[in-house]
Amino acid sequence: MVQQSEIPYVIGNKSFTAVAINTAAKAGEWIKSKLGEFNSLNRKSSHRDLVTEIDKGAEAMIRNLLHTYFPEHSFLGEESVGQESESFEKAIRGAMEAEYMWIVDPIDGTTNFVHGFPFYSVSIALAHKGEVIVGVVYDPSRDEIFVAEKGKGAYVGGQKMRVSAESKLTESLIATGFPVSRQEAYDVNMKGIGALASRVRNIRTTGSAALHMAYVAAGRLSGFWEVGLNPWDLAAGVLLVTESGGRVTDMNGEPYSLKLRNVLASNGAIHDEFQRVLEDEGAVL
Ligand code: 2AM
Ligand code: CA
Repeated sequence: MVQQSEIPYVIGNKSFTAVAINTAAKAGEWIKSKLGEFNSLNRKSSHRDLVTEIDKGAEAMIRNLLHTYFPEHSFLGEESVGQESESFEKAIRGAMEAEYMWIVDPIDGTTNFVHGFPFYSVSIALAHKGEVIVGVVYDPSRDEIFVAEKGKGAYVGGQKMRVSAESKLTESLIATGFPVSRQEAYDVNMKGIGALASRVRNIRTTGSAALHMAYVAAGRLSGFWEVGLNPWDLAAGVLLVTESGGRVTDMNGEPYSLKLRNVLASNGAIHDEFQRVLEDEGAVL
């Protein structure tokens, strides 16, 4: 017979999600209160790659809050990973192997935050052995919180989300983002825009990959693609899209994993056509 003391203490998904929601909301409110008030504006890899002390402060706040509830969990945050490719690779390997790993972007859309353009978000995901099981994206400007739990659906404002119904590119509103640093990525992006512009209803590019993913999940966008992203930009958004009935692959149609950098997300119905157009025009990496 199993002794009571031998049964491991298991915290259900529900409280993972509750903590993720609370933490994203707290950090988001703080970030919003600092709009226009930050002092140090630093550049990371290029003049386009911005970071403020608010990014760093928000990440510390999120890490501390998560750690208070789940001290044994691992943490992968944009501002804690070094710029060198080895530390990046090591962090990803760690994320794939960890029992529980929180994957956090404290501000997704820092350029927007810096310019006061109200389209940035807090992205918090929880991966269990490399599989995302909770995803939360909070948009402080609209006070909207997008929440997904593996196998349980995705919600915004208390409503279950469902991807949009367009079945052709000609009816689709598509978003993309401009990679900050790599020229190679920039060229492929311009090719993609050239290929899609005349085939879709219209293209949007608003500067937060996590919110673009949330909007695909909510049916506000039919699809989204972007090259050169990082796991913290995508992890929460991927679960939002898949739990809303959409599809996420890399630009070559390969399934999502935490290593994926070049994303293609859609309502599912347009996915193959979307991917084919990009591939036919040589706009995939
Ligand atoms: P960020 O604001 O967290 O940096 C805009 O196209 C998207 O690209 C945003 O989600 C932005 O996230 C992300 N991004 C910005 N700089 C990046 C970089 N150096 N590498 C990968 N993604 C980046
Ligand atoms: Ca960020």
